[in-house]
Amino acid sequence: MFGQLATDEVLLNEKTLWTGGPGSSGYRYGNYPESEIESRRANLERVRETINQQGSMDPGAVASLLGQPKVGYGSYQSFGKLRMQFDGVDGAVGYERSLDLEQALATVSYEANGTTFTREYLASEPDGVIALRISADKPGQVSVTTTFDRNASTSAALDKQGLAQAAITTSADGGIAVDGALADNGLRYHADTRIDAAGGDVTEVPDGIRVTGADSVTLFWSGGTDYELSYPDYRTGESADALRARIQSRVDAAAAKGYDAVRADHVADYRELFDRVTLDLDATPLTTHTDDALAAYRGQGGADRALETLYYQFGRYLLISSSREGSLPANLQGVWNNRNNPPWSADYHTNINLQMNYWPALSSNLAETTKPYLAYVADLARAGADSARNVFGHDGWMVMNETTPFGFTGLFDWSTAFWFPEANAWTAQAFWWEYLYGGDEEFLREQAWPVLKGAADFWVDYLSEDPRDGSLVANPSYSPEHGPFTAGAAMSQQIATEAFDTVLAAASILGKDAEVADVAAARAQIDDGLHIGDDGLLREWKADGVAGEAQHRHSSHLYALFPGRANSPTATPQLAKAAEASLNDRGDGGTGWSMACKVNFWAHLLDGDHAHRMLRNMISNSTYPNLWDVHPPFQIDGNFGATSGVNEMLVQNEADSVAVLPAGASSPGCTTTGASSPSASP
Ligand code: FUC
Repeated sequence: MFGQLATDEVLLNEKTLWTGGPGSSGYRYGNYPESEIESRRANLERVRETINQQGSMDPGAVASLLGQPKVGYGSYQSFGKLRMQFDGVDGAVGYERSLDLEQALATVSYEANGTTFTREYLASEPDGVIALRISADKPGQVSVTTTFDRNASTSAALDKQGLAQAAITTSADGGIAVDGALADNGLRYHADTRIDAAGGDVTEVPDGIRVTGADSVTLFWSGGTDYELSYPDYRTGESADALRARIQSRVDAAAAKGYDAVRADHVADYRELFDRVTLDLDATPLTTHTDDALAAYRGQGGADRALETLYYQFGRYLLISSSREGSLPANLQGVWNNRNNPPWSADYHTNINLQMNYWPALSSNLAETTKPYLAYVADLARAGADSARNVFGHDGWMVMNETTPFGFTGLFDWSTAFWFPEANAWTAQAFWWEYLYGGDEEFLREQAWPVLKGAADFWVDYLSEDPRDGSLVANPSYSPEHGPFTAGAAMSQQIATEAFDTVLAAASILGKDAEVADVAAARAQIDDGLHIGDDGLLREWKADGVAGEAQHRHSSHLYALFPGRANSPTATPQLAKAAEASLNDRGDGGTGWSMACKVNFWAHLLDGDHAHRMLRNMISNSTYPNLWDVHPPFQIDGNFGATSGVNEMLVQNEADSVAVLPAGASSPGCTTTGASSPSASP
């Protein structure tokens, strides 16, 4: 919500509203056409041999042999917006707009013509509605015209996107219904708005409802699609009528329940999650607005614990508000997209971004928020099993650099960002963490095992013997968006090693050792991707001398430091020193998520000062006035990564132990000094 005085807008987001996928022209989940499989396999062998002989290959050359046009990938779409035109705002004074993080309530208030007006906005998980209450402290003062705006692009080329062709119908009792199907893939959508006025008059206007002279106005909105997270069709199969009835019943139920009860249930539901973590850095709470607080923070060189606390809790608010069971995981913009052609399609990038969204989930005691992520990865594993057979003839499952809600687990051809088979094991790792935190063996057996085992199986097949030393390496291997294709880049090896270790640990808990003999054999032969170069830095590529880009935003070779645990100052001090040198070499800059990543790295190097310096850097240089992270433009991963970084400064888990205040600090305002070992007791 924008909270504008005369014309306010509420942007509507529903994460399943995507173009592309089944129903769109030529969609094949990114798989090769059957007729090409043989020649593509030959191309893969050519790439492998070239890399073995020459040491590396240019990404463009690999993409031309293995890539293909991105067909039917699609993009996240805007669900339109509600526009509200308010009467009687002339001469308004005392305007305030706020977001209460403790209750997840947004408010606008002002005084005009001797009347105080208040608008309150919420998005309720229990009732599945957005609700809004517009009230005044004197009777008969609220007059507002609410219309549904398709938020269609003004460009003729894009006029078939989003809800551009939606049918909008109004009803005399205050309803606005929106119906249609996306032009691209036939995905059905429906939205309902119900406007209840206390007193006053209600009339229909084009695409909306006008209320005049009411004591208060309550609005409920809900929207949905016939999308279902289930490979291969991704549809509920319901009729347009059934979809309409499903959405209408939510809005009717909320309206019958009434705003006060919807609000009470929303606040209780939210607080049950949010209240689990209190961060008290002994700071006086902020009394200024966020833009002023940011300006002051920059001016003081970042010494405001209150703003840092707020920023931390804002990340938890964003996660609770964009990732609840029964829907898709938070995409690149969470649920705050405003376009039909958002940056990177507001998709699921799996070379760090999607994973980073969930870094703070368990460590912030928000296990409920991981449910959409786990469900999503489980579905990727189903789609990706067909892709692994198609693309490689491998067992297990695959997904590459980026994907969609429609199981796009194959290939496209953006040379510097198309190849990342490690995404399977990295996303699967979320299942292991879930088990480590929850300790639920049935979950491990029934849900985690197939996904973890499938990822490990893929890597058993994908690795091949390195002629340089006889170890098992990934070939081709690509360090995300950086350098050439080589064999055995650090990130590939670290992730594959972790995938093996995880599945072996899970097998031993579940009594399935016999099923993982091949994994154990591969683990014994794998190159673990942890090598120190002649320059004292951790190697990003196996061979010394590969030319990288100074200060590249991805620091992929540090995976084992975080989110992995194989490289740590206590267990592997030399490697940790090399990681530290590498990090210093990369510098303290980067895009938002890149800096957020470094907060976590420094925390895991047990250097609280440097972790805090990175956080300061982010808040000072990569934060919009509303505290969203700047990529640019807005990308939510940085917010989540920074919240995770604060958690990691305060509490870390490693192997079987938990360290409290592990990241020693001597900066003003902190009272701890020195690094405690991860096994130290609290
Ligand atoms: C990765 C990053 C980019 C961007 C994109 C969405 O590919 O390298 O910086 O964040 O994801």
